[in-house]
Amino acid sequence: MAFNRISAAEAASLIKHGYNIGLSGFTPAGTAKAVTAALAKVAEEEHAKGNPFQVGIFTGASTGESCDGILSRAKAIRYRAPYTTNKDFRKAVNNGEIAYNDIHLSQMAQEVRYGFMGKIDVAIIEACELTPDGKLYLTAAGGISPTICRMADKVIVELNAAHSKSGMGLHDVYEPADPPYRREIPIYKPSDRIGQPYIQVDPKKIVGVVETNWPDEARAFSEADPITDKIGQNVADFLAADLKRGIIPSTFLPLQSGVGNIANAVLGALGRDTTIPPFEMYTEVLQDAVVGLIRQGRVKFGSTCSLTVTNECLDGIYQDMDFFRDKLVLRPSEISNNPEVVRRLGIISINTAIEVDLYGNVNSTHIGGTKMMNGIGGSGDFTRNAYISIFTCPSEAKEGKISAIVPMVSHVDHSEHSVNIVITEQGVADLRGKSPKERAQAIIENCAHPAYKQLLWDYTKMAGGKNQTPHAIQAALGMHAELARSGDMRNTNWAEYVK
Ligand code: 0RQ
Repeated sequence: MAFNRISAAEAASLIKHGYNIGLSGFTPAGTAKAVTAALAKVAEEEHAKGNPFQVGIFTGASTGESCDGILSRAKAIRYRAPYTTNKDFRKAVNNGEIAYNDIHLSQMAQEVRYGFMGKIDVAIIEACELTPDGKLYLTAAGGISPTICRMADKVIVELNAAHSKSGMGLHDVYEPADPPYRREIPIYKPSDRIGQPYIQVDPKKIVGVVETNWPDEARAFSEADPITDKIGQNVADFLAADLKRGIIPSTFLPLQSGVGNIANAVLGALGRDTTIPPFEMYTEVLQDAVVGLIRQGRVKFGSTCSLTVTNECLDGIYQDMDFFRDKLVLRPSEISNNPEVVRRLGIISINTAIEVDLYGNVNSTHIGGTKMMNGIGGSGDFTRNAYISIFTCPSEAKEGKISAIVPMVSHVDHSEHSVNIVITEQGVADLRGKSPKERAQAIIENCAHPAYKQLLWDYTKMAGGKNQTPHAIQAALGMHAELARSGDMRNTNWAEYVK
């Protein structure tokens, strides 16, 4: 079948106010870009005429400037799920302009299938190749593309020449059946392939193909700094010690690691530590550091949902596909983050916290308990099911005005029941096998910044020692209240609470 070649503007004109659009991609990698950028113009024109124009966005994880950025500024987003990292989107969410549903990434595709989120009108999918019979070869991410291609009424394909066709074959497309017919997902090691290298789309649903040449919009990393380097080293030292004492099998276990500068530094440190044998990744995002480690033979295999790498790094992979073909697989987020597989493989998960409380509850999403930062991403999928779950963060933020260790987190994403290890640049708190009171000792002693230790010890004194999980409930958010009042948690005065 010959598909209609159309412009991005023509494709955008097929999208109406009130539509739900499904997008390929996961993190900016592999996200459709040209049609959403053109859609912002449609929205602006309609708004100028006094007409409403807003859509719902369903995707794998964060997108880039040409989607979340441009559409937020055009006030064209009514609803969105899941994870996002865009500053303009964040501003709009925290101004109450967008309904944002922050769900675990593994659940996104199935919640669409189960009908929890309404119908998808149009799927916009970035591909490097489309065959006449509707075989669609994705680019740098799996995301929720298989599900939205099947569920959407119409499919628009962005055929993006910026992604080399040498990447064909990287993907392993597999969609589980829904209950009560679901069977086990037959992945027994990170390199297992269980599906097809393409998505089979019903050709009749493909309403247009937009040809583009638009590189991915991945964020560049900041230069490594002494704090992230120290956190990375602490993670590597901790894992090396657990390996030495036989807690981690001598063959090591597959790793998951989140996005950002800390994650990149952690992987760098693990790669350098040769007491850790070459290892595998079963993860959702693979960043530049890991690609380097694959080249060096330190990482043997990478199973991921996306190549969240710089464009230079991505081009390097495409050019060296003969080398990478048997060392990488890209999966839909439903599979890369699947709790069943995570638990079976014994993943060691490493994710980032905004704040951690004395008992090991973790806030990864909200600043001050109310303002959305990015979202939970896949951190919950992995943490809850990991062999060892690790959270990392700097011990303080904003030039020391904020402590990452607080008496009670202002929002809970990961509970004390799921969090095993907390690591800051100060050290490592091993919470495994400990009661809440023992956890509090380990966290203050090993992870809190020296500027906050006494304040936190004083809190524990005020909370007393008898209860299972001691709190001075009237003061539990006192450090947050002080931040809101004076802009500096160091000014917290517990005496005000015991009057
Ligand atoms: O502020 O941007 O103004 O400088 O938060 O913090 O230290 O640069 O670290 O970029 O890794 O982001 C948790 C948000 C950390 C991220 C979070 C401020 C800090 C800075 C960013 P500025 P850093 P990162 C992967 C799996 C979700 C959970 C996860 C994230 C900014 O890693 O979104 O890992 N994680 N998911 O100053 C006020 C605090 C703060 C604070 C930090 N306590 N109070 N501000 N900041 N702590 C994602 C996927 O699944 C795809």
